[in-house]
Amino acid sequence: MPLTTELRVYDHDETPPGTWPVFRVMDEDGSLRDPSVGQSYIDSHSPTLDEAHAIKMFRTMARLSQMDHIFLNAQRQGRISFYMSSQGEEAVHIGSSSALTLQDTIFAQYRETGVLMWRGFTMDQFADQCFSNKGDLGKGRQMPVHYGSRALNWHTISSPLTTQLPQAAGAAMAMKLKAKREGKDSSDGVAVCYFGDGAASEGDFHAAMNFASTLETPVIFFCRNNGFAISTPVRDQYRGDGIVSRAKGYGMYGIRVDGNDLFAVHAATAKAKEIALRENRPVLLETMSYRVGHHSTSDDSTRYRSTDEIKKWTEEDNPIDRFQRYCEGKGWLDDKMVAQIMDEERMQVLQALEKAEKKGPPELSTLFDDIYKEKTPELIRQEEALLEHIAKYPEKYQGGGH
Ligand SMILES: Cc1ncc(C[n+]2csc(CCOP(=O)(O)OP(=O)(O)O)c2C)c(N)n1
Ligand SMILES: [Mg+2]
Repeated sequence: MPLTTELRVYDHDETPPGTWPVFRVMDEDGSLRDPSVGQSYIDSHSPTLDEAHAIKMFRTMARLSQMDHIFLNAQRQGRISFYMSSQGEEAVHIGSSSALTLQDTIFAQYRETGVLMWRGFTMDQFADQCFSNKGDLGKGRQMPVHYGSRALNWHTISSPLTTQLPQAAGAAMAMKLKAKREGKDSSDGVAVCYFGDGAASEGDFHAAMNFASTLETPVIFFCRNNGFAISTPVRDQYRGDGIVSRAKGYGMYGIRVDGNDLFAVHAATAKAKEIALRENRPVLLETMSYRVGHHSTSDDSTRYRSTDEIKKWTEEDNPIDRFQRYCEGKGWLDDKMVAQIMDEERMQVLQALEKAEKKGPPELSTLFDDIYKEKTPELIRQEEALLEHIAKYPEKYQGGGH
């Protein structure tokens, strides 16, 4: 795909001829592709891209990568039931989330762990959710990686694909109406809806795009195009120019970004947010990256792609390495510091995992909470039946958290 160093969010009536270009600030070796414009994007980075902020972003990507490695192994060892890693998409997560605030409402798919991490979800919270233990905010009722956090303005992940898109359009509309009621020109934040290239084939995609556009809502539809939907490569997913080209048909803004370039993702997300807020219009943003890891712990991706291809993306175009090289060039990081950060983050993850494993499941009585405001007669009968059953077969339920 053609590359461009110009950050331009195209409106529907001015789309680029031919293939949409990919916006890039920083090349694979960490140098600025066009220093004269590249520097201006870095200078407008908010908060200021000083050493402390750069190291914080690097450290968060390092933590995500260590967490993926350790949790994946924990699943292989039978300690958790399932896991999904973000390998190859770390810059998509940190580049975008660092351009947002807690006032922005997030609807994610499932492979956006770094976004939640940047917003402040702690390692203990991640580990508690994956172990479905009594510390889990969702009371142990979801599959691993289906995180939720009201405090961080993050809607709980739901497994059925694309359900979050119409919800995000609706949430953005609510935000706009609330601002209007309060006499403000724009809402305090936008809705940001992350989804995959595969999810974009669902019917809900169309419903969401069209509602968001015609109702004029402040939402960023953030497509992570990582080349695959489980084993289905994008060549079998669509025949148009990726996902962003659809913006024209919906009458909305669009921009395509190099997902392995943290600076480009950050600048494009900030710009998309600015437009969505100012004009109350949706923006379709597509990041181009590669899913380096397996789809999930239920998948073996070597059955449908070559190990050479995976190796190439791991070694030659790795988003963490790219940002690391930039930081090394500035004198902010060296091999020793990188090794130390990786080590510290590995220890944090291991400690959280060990702690979470010991906590045990939520109290059985919590199973019947939050379903209705007050327990219905059916629910009360079910609870009694369950307790009776457990009383009858106590040996089967030793240490079952009650
Ligand atoms: C409605 C629905 N259909 C099928 C699935 C099974 N499924 C889970 S993930 C997935 C692939 C999604 O790919 P993509 O949207 O590109 O996201 P990625 O995994 O690449 O991050 C599929 C088909 C599902 N969860 N929901
Ligand atoms: Mg995908």
